[in-house]
Amino acid sequence: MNKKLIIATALLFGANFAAQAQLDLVNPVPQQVEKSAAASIVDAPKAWSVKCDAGKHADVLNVLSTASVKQEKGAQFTVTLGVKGDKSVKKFAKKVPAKAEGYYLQVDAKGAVIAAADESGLFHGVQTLLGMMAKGKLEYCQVTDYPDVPFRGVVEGFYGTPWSHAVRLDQIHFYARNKMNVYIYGPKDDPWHRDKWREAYPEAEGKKISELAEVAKKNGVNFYWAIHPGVDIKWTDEDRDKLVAKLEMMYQLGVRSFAVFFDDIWGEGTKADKQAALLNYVDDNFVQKKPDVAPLVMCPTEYNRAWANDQKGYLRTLGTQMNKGIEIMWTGNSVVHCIDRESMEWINQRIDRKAYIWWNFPVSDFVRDRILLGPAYGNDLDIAETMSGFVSNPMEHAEASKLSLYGIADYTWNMEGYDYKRDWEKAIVDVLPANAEALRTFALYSKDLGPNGHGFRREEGDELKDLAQQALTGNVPARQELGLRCQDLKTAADILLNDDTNPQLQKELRPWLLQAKNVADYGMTVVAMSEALVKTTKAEGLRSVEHFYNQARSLQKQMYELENSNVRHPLQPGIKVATKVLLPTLNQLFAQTVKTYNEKNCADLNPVADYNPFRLTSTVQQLALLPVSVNGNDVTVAPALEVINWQAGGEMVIEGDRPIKFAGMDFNFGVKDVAKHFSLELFVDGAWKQVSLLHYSAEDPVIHTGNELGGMVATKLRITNTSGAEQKVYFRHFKFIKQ
Ligand code: 14T
Repeated sequence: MNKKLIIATALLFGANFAAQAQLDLVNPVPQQVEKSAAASIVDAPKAWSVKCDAGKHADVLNVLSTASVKQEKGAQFTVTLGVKGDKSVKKFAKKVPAKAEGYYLQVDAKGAVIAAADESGLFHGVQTLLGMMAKGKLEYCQVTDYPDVPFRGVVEGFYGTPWSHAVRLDQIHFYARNKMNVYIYGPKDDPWHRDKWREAYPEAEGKKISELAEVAKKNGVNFYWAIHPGVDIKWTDEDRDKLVAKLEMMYQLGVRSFAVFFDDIWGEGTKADKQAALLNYVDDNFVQKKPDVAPLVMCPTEYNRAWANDQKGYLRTLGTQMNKGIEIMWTGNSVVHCIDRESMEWINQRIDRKAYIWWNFPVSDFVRDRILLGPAYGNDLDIAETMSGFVSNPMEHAEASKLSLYGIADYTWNMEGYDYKRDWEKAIVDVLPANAEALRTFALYSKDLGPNGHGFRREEGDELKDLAQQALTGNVPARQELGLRCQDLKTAADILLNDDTNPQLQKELRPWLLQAKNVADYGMTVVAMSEALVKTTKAEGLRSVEHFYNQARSLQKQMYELENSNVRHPLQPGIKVATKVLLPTLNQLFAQTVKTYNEKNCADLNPVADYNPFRLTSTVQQLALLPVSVNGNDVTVAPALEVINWQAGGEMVIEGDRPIKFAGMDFNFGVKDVAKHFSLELFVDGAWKQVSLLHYSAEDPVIHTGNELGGMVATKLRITNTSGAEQKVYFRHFKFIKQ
């Protein structure tokens, strides 16, 4: 690849941006573009004739036929396509890049030629042609293009509600348009992927898998079906045969690409030598025996550096014992982490092959109170040759995930030319052309993840920081501008709540749009309050500081109530927006204004902005950040996704802002007979008082409290692991009822 040429091309692009060159609509950005100097943007033809070797490339032709151009024999404008070796494109053989999935595309007044290295390249060439025509124009040009990373795409690998069938079909088309070639199907909560991995899909479910595989194939995307047997696999011939039998069933349904995941398990299933032997067996006796099955992909148990143990040598065992053709997935230095050169070298040395990156972004299953609409950034731009693949684990909100997937498609195709800011802007227009400005404004406040167990944060609100600073030092125009930004946010949210051009997106965003409106109202109120305070003539009636204070209080409470309503999920509280810069700034301005008011007027208004009657703290790391919600008299802690490693002596405390009169309580740690390992205490009159815990039956994991709880009054409760050993439990459900 000629780096200088690419840079020159990029500059040319930048210069042409104002003219909205048609090629700028194309994602990913092609490797090499030459444009004719003369005016080269013209109206797309009304009709064209398509030429290729007879009987070939049916699927590609089918994709081409989705263009808004009529296909007409004898039309002047011709589209000629073929792969190396085809007669149709013989003349262009020298122009075709000698790279897998590469293609050469030439557009001039007479027509377009797409000459590709292989069938995938032909799909991509067609996508470039269709992409540049998205606004009914054509641009005369010569494009030489190929991907940097061999496997690029998405792994549906999150916990939570799996994507719907319709959404998956739509995603596959999106991947195809953006030249991603992989969709790995591995939703944690599909029973036939994980818990019931040995069993066949029911007929209706199987049919959907067939359709996904078929549609993917027709669009040049590899549909990988992943199995997750590690939860309860025994290293017996019987289980080995059951696994191959399941893969065979999936093959019969039309699947031609397979993955085996061993993440998030413990015990027997984690043994490296056994995993390697199983994978080799599958490779030798299944994958290699079929003429049309793609290389196996596996996700190891130690899938990130923080969990890797060189002494035990898990990764080395996989690296040396597992067939070299099997891909090994890797999330980086920790579960959720950006990828750099040093960490690629670290892993590649151990696994004796190029790692296949599983990037845990924009997945939000560990911060479900967030919607992540920011750009995809932070991965090194010079590491394409160090990896075999790069797939993103997205949010359960499929449509919203496109904002980052768009960039990831570009990053993995043309890494050095990747510009995440440019791509983010393009993605917004691509996802919601009718209301791009509104989506952009809303997305500005929906980027960061907030504090989380993985310590992964994103930029949010950098563009606001100066303004916030000035507003807080009493600069009046800055404060007014802050109010206007809030107004913009409200305008954006209202527009998006009424957008009917992308119903799926609207459905996904709705809880956060409603919360954005609360934040915006709160912001406008706080700004009005701070203005009322400095007015020379005392503001009267509803425009007084006191009234704005009451309104701000009301809005703080409304935000809290929305978070604890069933607008997002009845059992999982939390709907957060604008938490990185905007909301903290507003809270500071609120506190500042209230304090000044109190001083001036000898008043005693409460300057603390945070409205939350219950607080959870825990020495168990995975519990420490779980949100607590209140619904009527029910107080619930949000469930956790994963296995909780509850250390000996580890405790979880819930404290109320006033005494709580208990009416009942139960919780579910997902394991039978564990009540005996934990103690429950209530803090009554300055001392901890023990409350008994029991299961109603040996089969039922739910833990109930003894009758003595009813009517007790305490300010806080504490649950401790008193067993003297680590307990591995789930945190499925936790509730107490107050009177
Ligand atoms: F397979 C892995 F590469 C992986 O990332 N596995 C899961 C994934 O399904 C999930 O979506 C992602 C983000 O939450 O992280 C992994 O899940 C975890 C990670 C943890 F640190 C589950 C429990 C954990 F403690």
